[in-house]
Amino acid sequence: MTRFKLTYFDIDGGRGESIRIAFHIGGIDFEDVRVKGPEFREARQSFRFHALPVLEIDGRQVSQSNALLRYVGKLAGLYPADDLQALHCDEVIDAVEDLNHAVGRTFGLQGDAMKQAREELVKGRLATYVKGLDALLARGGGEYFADGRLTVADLKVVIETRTLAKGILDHVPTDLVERLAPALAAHRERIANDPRVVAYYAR
Ligand SMILES: N[C@@H](CCC(=O)N[C@@H](CS)C(=O)NCC(=O)O)C(=O)O
Repeated sequence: MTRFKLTYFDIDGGRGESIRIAFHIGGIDFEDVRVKGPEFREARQSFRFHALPVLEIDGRQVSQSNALLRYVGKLAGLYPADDLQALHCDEVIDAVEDLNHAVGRTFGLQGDAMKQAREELVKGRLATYVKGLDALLARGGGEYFADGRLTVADLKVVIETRTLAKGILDHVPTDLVERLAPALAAHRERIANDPRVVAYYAR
């Protein structure tokens, strides 16, 4: 049997969480290694590109969160077999990565610089991507992003829309998604309440 070891930060979110959920939904055994900041800094050089998540497959390390999510999604039955639906799924998860990079650039800023950067983000890329994702949800039929069922695209988006609502990003209004894209906010609730996702958090 293939041995999987996923290493990511010990947080309920970020680039690793949707991969953990996909493993769980697929009933695939994996070693769930959760590191804290100091451990990461110590071991950083050992991670490909010095970043997380990384997945070891029978001891061989692979990186890049979306590539990992797609791979685990295929194993777990959460990735479309149809090429066009797979393309739709990929478009969504790559759009979320664009957003992750845009938000990531504001980390580490302080005081007024942070306030200004976040306010620009809210009016600019965040608004564009929230509305864009809303349109992609409508394209998928309104409930799911692709294949008319739960796929890794839904998991990736819900981690993002939940993070935006948590109040952990200073100067980002927690009701941003509700205001700009009510259907995307409803999607967040639907996916969070999906019994397979609920079972992951209840484990
Ligand atoms: N393109 C990479 C980006 C990985 C990345 O930047 N990961 C962040 C955490 S979500 C990280 O390890 N940051 C720590 C650092 O760069 O020091 C991916 O999608 O996996």
